[in-house]
Amino acid sequence: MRKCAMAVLAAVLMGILSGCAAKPADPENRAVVVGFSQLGAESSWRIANTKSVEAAAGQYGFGLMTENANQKQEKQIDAIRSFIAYQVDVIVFSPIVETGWDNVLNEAKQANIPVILVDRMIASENADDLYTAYVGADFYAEGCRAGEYLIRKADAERMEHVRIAEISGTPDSTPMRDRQRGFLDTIGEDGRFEIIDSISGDFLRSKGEECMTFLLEKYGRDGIDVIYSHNDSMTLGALDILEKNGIQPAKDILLITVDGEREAVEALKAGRINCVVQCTPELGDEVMRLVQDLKAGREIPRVTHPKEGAFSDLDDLTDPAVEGF
Ligand code: GYE
Repeated sequence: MRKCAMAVLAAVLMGILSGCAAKPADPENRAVVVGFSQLGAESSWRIANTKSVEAAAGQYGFGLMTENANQKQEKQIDAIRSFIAYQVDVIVFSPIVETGWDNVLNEAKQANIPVILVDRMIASENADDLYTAYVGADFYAEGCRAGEYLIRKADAERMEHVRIAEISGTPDSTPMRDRQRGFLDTIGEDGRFEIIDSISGDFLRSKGEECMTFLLEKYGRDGIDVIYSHNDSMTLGALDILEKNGIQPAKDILLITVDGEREAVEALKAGRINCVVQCTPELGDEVMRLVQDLKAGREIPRVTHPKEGAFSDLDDLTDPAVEGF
């Protein structure tokens, strides 16, 4: 607990310092402590997201206790329990999977600590009672954008039979479920498309490499037309394997990816990826604004989705808006 107290003190001091740099934070915020349970550090997206939450807490002058769960649900549960024991003012948490949170979130509720979900959602019969607000992407819309791109591309190239392999994210996570559902719902009625396989790469670059190797062994280079990958890390891993095998990404096999990190957007501009569906990791500011409103007793919106779009080889890629994070 002493370690935690030191961390909070350091965070509060950093908050005051960085708060001074931008706008002066409300002095009352110094007394507010936010417990942030991050799920891991599996991708550039996640690392940028952690930074965004930490920077925003600093800007607002809140004390922040961050716990990184290294991809383990049990560690997130432990972190939330430690925040409850510490009696933080607000718990901010990014659930690695959707299910299995009822007990710990009920404990937070009993302790009267509001919970703001960031990035990912929970699924439970009582979900509505277990959190105060959600800030994160509309993953279903992202999946739809991926599907809409593919339809446009198939029209433009007059493709007739399109064999798609999906490399999906962490099973039972919101982005995995909804990016899949949105994509399938969009291409579903169109007889040109066939999903030949769907395997999980857990949002990791190394597993993206493994998945691509497996798919090439199983279907051969001429047996796959499109890879739909649920994040850039896995796509960049798959891209390396394609190039190592002398296969031209974005030409021999089309690549559709989600996130929009700089490396992927550069690859799109270089003609090595076909479509990047945006998903912003910059959620910290909105989350801390909600924390501030909550502490001030104001009503806060239950769901906030950032504005997002998609970039592709069918667009003008010289537009300065085409930029990664
Ligand atoms: O797309 C991926 C990360 O939940 C939106 O998690 C997030 C996803 C993101 O590991 O890169």
